[in-house]
Amino acid sequence: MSEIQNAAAEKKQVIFSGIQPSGTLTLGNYIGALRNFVKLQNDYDCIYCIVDEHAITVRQNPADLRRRCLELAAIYIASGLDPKKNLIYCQSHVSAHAELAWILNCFTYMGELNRMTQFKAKSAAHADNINAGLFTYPVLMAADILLYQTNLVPVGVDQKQHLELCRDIAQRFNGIYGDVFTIPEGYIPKVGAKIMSLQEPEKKMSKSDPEETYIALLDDADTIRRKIRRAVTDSDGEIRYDPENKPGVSNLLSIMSALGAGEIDAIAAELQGKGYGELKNRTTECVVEALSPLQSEYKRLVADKAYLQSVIDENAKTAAYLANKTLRKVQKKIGYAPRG
Ligand code: ATP
Ligand code: LTN
Repeated sequence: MSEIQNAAAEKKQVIFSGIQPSGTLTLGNYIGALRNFVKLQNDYDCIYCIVDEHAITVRQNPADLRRRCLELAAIYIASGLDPKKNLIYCQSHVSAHAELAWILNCFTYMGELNRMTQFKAKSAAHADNINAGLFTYPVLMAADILLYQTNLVPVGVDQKQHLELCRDIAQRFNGIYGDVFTIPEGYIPKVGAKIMSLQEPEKKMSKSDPEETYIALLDDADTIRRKIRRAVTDSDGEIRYDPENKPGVSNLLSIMSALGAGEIDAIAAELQGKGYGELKNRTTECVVEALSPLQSEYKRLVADKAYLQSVIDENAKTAAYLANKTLRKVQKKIGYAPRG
């Protein structure tokens, strides 16, 4: 094989995902997304973005947003992502994201965006600020993904609808202009794709909800114990996986299983007859054990702002190079005047 054929044979598939620096990361973000980023990093070329442009669809305090971007870089690295192997950078530092989003806005129908359940939920939660960015949020997400010719997108199940829209936009564009974009697939975990609120286990655990409803990745052991002890369960006392009728108990079983305690049914069988107190103790142990290495590494990293800044600066340059290749191709296809 020639060198070029060799390089092509070795070329890995591309992964892209993003997390918003919009609050304290939760156990839901960890189990649904971050943990899988780490698992996939050796087998793919991975791009993990800090999506600050998505975060401003909800009003943010500038000082908090600025701080949270570097903190999220520290979380990415502390959870095990190697910044030399994975591109970790801020979305706003690569202008191609916003530029492609504009173009894709012109290939997306109002009717499609009107169907997005996250838009409906967020506009209900922020009735005083239903802005156009919130409405076109999925188009920016499509631009993020399509810029890098992404094959696989690891996300929680709440992002499935956005991902399907991304595929529809890409197919529509390719149908008109030829094969410009790779059509991405979702990577949604079998267990833990939707971790539920501790207080209202019928609802997704979300970093924008009140403190006691979620476990933050940086909560200490006592806080985790207290929050899990107060988690809503039910009154029949039986430990069984049944999300429909026993959402609270099922959520704790899912958390344990996702964190490596075994198959859900095996955990439930082992805890049979032991009561919710024991279920909660065991869940606490699993969560504390999973998060403590991340927490100590985070503390070390977050103190070194210069290092974090250098990571996002360097990686943004590489990301911009890759993103601009796709952007230039798109601009040419749609007929923008050539650059001199
Ligand atoms: P918000 O609740 O403020 O909208 P969010 O946590 O849902 O924020 P992101 O920070 O952008 O939104 O989510 C990052 C990733 O975490 C996404 O892939 C999302 O699907 C996943 N995720 C978020 N919440 C959960 C959850 N409760 N269970 C599993 N995955 C989740
Ligand atoms: N919309 C996602 C965050 C996000 C994303 C992306 C995820 C923005 N761009 C690209 C995967 C790929 C969310 O709200 N969780």
